[in-house]
Amino acid sequence: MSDHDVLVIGAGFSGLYQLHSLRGLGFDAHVIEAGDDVGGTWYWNRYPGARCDIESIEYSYSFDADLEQEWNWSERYAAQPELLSYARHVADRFDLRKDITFGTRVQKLEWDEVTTRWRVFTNDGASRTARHVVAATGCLSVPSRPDFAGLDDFRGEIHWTSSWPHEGVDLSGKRVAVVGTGSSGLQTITAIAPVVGELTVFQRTPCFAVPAHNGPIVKRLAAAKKRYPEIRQHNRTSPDGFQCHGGAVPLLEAEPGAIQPEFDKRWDEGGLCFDRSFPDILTDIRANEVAADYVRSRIRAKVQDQELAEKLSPRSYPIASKRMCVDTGYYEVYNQSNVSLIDINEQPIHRFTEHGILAGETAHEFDVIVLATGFDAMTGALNAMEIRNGDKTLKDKWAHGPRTYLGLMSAGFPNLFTVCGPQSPSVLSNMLTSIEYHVEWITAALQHLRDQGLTRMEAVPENEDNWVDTTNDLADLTLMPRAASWYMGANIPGKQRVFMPFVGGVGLYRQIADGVAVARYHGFELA
Ligand code: FAD
Ligand code: N01
Repeated sequence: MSDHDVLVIGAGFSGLYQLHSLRGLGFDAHVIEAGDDVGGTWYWNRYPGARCDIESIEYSYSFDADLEQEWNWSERYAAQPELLSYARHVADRFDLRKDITFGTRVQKLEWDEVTTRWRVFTNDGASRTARHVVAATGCLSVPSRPDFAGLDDFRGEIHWTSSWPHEGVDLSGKRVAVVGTGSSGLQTITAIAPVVGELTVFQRTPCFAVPAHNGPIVKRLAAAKKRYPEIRQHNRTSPDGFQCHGGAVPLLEAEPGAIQPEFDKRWDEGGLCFDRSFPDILTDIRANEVAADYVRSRIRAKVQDQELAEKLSPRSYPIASKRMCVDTGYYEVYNQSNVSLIDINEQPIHRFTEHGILAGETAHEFDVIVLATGFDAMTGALNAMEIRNGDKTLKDKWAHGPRTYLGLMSAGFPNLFTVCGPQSPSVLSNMLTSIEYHVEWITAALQHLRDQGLTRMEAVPENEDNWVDTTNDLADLTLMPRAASWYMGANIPGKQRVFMPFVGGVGLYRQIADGVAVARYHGFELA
């Protein structure tokens, strides 16, 4: 049976960097990955139009200056094939594949207190041991697959955006349905509308989308390459982990004439920085409504049919309390005569049928149905494994919501680290910034243990309790918990509703976690 210093689960951006960092320090580290290649998110989500919503210049690793200089992004927001190529390039450049087992899923982790090691069981019937385990299993890696009645009756093709066929799908001229209007649905809809015969979108909740203004970035990239250290330094200490300068004056105190120009400026720049126009957008519903109204006015300007524009305009949750979408012509798609929208609040999906979907009174016929229904976010991949210490499992412990100290460890489960775990900034930020920070923090902790001749690290329950309270209290100071979002676990039937990420921002979080490390890992028990 193999034994490792560290076993890493997942070969997405987190797992790749974790492996590279540990190997660089002489640790015997090994990665187990369910997919057949590296890339994680960008390996699985190959649907048409998939691309990042953080600019590629920043949605990329910063740990190697040569890598930064040699890699050339072709677009402001790279598409999935380019992001996957980048992950593959990193794996090859740093010779990572030799320490990765592909096509294998970790099913169970069992802690052995006597040997202070995890025993790791995989779906091929094998097992290994490791002193430490790093779960780099992804925040958005377990698809949510709603149990639509009659799903198996449909005789046409069904595809989930989260596991799109690698060989692609020919949609040209076909009658296609898309269910779901989050980021995945929106990108798919925008990309396929020009090629399909007819497109019918089933919408439960409309999204707020800001323009990407995507395009080639030759000059921008050249300029960025000259100042990468400065860009990265800003990102590491910023709230969101990317180049976004938040407005200082609250909207409710701003000169009335200054509000629209500020929104216009950010709209014209494009991207997710829109919600940082004024600092009270995420804390005061009155300010939030002004921002939401602005986006709704933009939707009305883009969509010719004003009744349709209203259906596409979110009104049931504060803007930015769900991750906003970054679009490349989404709303304009609805001006095409072959595209229609079904609001399933008015015409509920009763069932899938042999030929399509029965919604309201109407039986719609399709050749292909695309399901873009999201993920069991943040806790899904961790709870999918049986993580056991004696008679306790992590899943049981988290039955009423995840409990972690700093999103890095959970009390009762020693030597198990999570990259971008719940109660860390992760999904609220440029994830590459958060991933790199967590990997570096974990690597430094493991180095410290080794240097001190220590073999065991565990979060102290009281410190964990305080951290959970802090993250909940901070979230409650904002409007974020008001949306039925995946941040809240609200998209999964039966999942406890609790706001999972840390809203205090990347920079503040870093100060806290750095302080904890400097104070000899205060709040962790080292033995
Ligand atoms: P993942 O990329 O999810 O990788 C985790 C890996 O672990 C997967 O390959 C999975 O197969 C493997 N795994 C999980 N469980 C097991 C197991 N039990 N056994 C073996 N292997 C396992 N974030 C941004 O900041 N900006 C963006 O623009 C952005 N765009 C996104 C677009 C899409 C379509 C999605 C779904 C997410 C996006 N995200 C974005 C979030 C994205 O998930 C992160 O940016 C980042 O790619 C996560 O990397 P990761 O390595 O932590 O996790
Ligand atoms: O998932 P989602 P996603 N019946 O949960 C609907 C990242 N990402 O894959 O809102 C009918 O946002 C659901 O409706 P509602 C990004 O962080 C980034 O799109 O729950 N409809 C919603 O409309 C993002 O936030 C990019 O009412 C059902 C949709 O399906 C995260 O991943 C691209 C339903 C799911 O939207 C998740 O995005 C893609 C049901 N039973 C993903 N169940 C970038 O642009 C769900 N829905 C970078």
